[in-house]
Parts: sequence; C-alpha cells; structure tokens
Amino acid sequence: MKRDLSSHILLSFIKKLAVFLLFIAPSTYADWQLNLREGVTEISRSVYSLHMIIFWICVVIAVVVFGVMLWSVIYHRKSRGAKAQNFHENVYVEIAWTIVPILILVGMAVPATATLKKMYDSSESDIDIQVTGYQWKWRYQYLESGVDFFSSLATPIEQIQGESEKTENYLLEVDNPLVIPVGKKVRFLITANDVIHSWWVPDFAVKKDAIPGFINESWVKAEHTGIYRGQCAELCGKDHGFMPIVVEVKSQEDYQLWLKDQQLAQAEKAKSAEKRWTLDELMVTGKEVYMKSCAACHQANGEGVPGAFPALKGSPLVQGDPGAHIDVVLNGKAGTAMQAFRDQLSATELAAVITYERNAWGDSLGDIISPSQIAKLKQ
Ligand code: HEC
Ligand SMILES: [Cu+2]
Repeated sequence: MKRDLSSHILLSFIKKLAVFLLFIAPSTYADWQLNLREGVTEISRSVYSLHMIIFWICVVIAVVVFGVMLWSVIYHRKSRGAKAQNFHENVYVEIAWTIVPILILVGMAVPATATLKKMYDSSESDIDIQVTGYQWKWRYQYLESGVDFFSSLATPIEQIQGESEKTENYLLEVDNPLVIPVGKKVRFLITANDVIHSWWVPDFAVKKDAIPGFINESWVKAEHTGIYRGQCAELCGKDHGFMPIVVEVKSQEDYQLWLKDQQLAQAEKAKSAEKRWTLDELMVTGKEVYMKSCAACHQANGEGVPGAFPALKGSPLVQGDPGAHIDVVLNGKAGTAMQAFRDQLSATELAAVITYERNAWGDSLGDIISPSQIAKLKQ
C-alpha cells in the first residue's frame, strides 16, 4: 500500500514535469540556436560550410573509433574467454595509423586554407574605415571621406539596473551605428587606443583583435541591406559587456545621402567653433555634454564619488588656472579612469563643458573658455 502511494506520487510528478517542459519548450527555446550561424556574406557562408565539413569528419571518426571500441569490449570480453593477441611492431598497422591521419589532416587543411586566403585578401577595397577600440566605445573613421565619430552603448541605465523592462536589443544598441553600403568591399583597419579589444560581427564572420600600436585588417562585402549586431570579444575591463557594435548596411544611394549629411554636420561643428559664444550659450551646451560624458563618474551635482571620482565642485584645479584644467580634460590623466576627451568631443563641446564646470554648482568664476581657443589646442 505504502509503495503504491509513493510510486503514484512519483508518476504524477513525472507527468506534470513532462507537461511543463512541453509548455515552456516552444516559447523559451524558440530562438535557441546551437550551431554556428550561417551569416550573410560569401565569407561567412564558407566559414560555416568549413565548420560543417570538419564537424562531420569528427562525427565519422568518433563513430568509427567508438564503434570498434564498443564492439571489442562486447565481443572480446574476458567472460567469453577472449585472449588478447600479443603483437608488436607491426609495420602495416604503423603505416596505416600514420597515413590515415595525414590524409584526414590534408583533407581538412585544403578547404580551410582556401577560406583563410579569401578572408585575408583585403585588397581592392572600395571603402576603408579605421575602427578603434576605446574603453568602452568604438570609433569609426572613414579614411576617404573624413567622416569620424564615436559609437557607444545606447541602452538606458534603467534597463541595466533592472528598474525597467529590457527591450529586444538590450545591450546590443548604440547611438551612432557604423554605416556601410551594400555590395561594396569595405576594408576595416582595426586597432585600439588603450587596451586590447576585439571587433566581432558574427553575421559577417569578422572577429579581429584590436591591439594598441598594431593595425589588423579585415573586410566585408554585405549582400543585403539591414542591421547587424556584434560585440567586443576581448575582455577589456569593467565595461567590456557594454561596448556593442551595430552595423547598418544601406543601399548605395542612401549611403551617399548619409555620408553627405555626416560631412555637413561635421563642417557645421567645425564652423561653430569660430563663432563668438556667450557664457549662457556655453552653459547650455556644456550641461548637455557634462550629463552625457562626465556625470557617470563625477555625478550630476559635481560632487564625485569619494575615493573613486574626485569632486569637481570646489576643486582647486577646476577653480584655478584654466590651462591646467583644460589640459586634464583634453589629455586625461594617464593610468586613471580620467580619459582624454580631445578626440571624443568637438572643440565647441570641450569649451562648453569646461566653461560649465567652472560656473556650475554655485562656484561661478564667470570666465569663458572659448571654442576657438580649444580648436587651436586640438590641432
Ligand atoms: C570614467 C570616469 C570619468 C569620466 C567619464 C570623466 N572623468 Fe574626470 N576624472 C576621473 C578620475 C578618476 C579623475 C581623477 C584622476 C586623478 O587621479 O588625478 C578625474 C579627474 C578630473 C579632473 C581633475 C579634477 C581635480 O580636482 O584634479 C577634471 C577637471 C575632470 N576629471 C573633468 C572631467 C570632465 C569635464 C569629464 C567629461 C568630459 C570627465 N572628467 C569625465 C574620472 C572620470
Ligand atoms: Cu572591448
């Protein structure tokens, strides 16, 4: 009786588990993918088929080896009275186990080398883009057209801290995506500014280390317009998981329009540095820049985080000689979290944020750091 009850409970538990698994299976595992993805370029497809060829070779070897082993274990077991044969230095066996692996390795190396050769051939590119890894963002410089911008994580902090619902492209969205035209060979010159990063876009089968002082090359010829996402693939510090990559492949016409827009906006920025700025104008722009680029460490109220990020409010350096203050913001402090903002911000943005620091939070010096002055320093 007792046994009946417990086996009944066990059975009903198994039934419930089965029903539960059945229900969660379609919703939870719908976009599960165990295999490598095929990607969207000729190269990514040949990488994929290479992967499949090698995979099947491994499967065949495993089946043969484990098959022979299992068969021997079962049919030549001791209880059946099997007696091991005792032979040494059998020339035929030794030749066979040398030749067969060589043939297998050559069979793998031939298609692998052909694919590698294609991947490494970055010659005759239509567009060259320098990709630079920074802690923790990417910089894209279009070498022919002079377009130059930073691309950083756009996921709102509330989502990261679990205060709001995570959206579909959580941690895979940026403010300024890399834009390239469809059907053109785009060469990437990949390097880094501080530590080693790695530029990885799985759909293009591009994953290249970005190493300070070195330039690695890779390329892509996208076949379809669309948005492709990737990540930094080299552990590069505390925000390594927060420097995603987004590539927008546009039609040739849309790409040309985008390029024109960028060039115009850049020219505008350069022109704005020549304009005469009032204190009020600089304070408005300065506050925007401060909130976006500085407040994460120095805090919105300028009081910093004791022991980690110094207070700017009331800091003798900020209150003192402008030269030293400007120097810290433009060139950073080597070996600390205070990075150089020289390339990350325009002359106007730099002048505005420095002016803002000197006049916000109640310590008003009333002085203006002019964009034209910073523009000269930047050259
Ligand atoms: C990633 C964190 C971080 C960000 C972002 C950051 N800073 Fe800093 N900042 C620091 C740290 C850390 C120091 C202290 C460096 C040292 O040890 O001397 C510092 C020092 C400074 C100092 C010198 C303060 C003093 O009293 O010596 C100034 C000025 C400054 N930062 C301005 C800025 C401005 C302007 C921005 C935005 C454009 C900014 N910082 C963004 C981390 C940051
Ligand atoms: Cu990185």
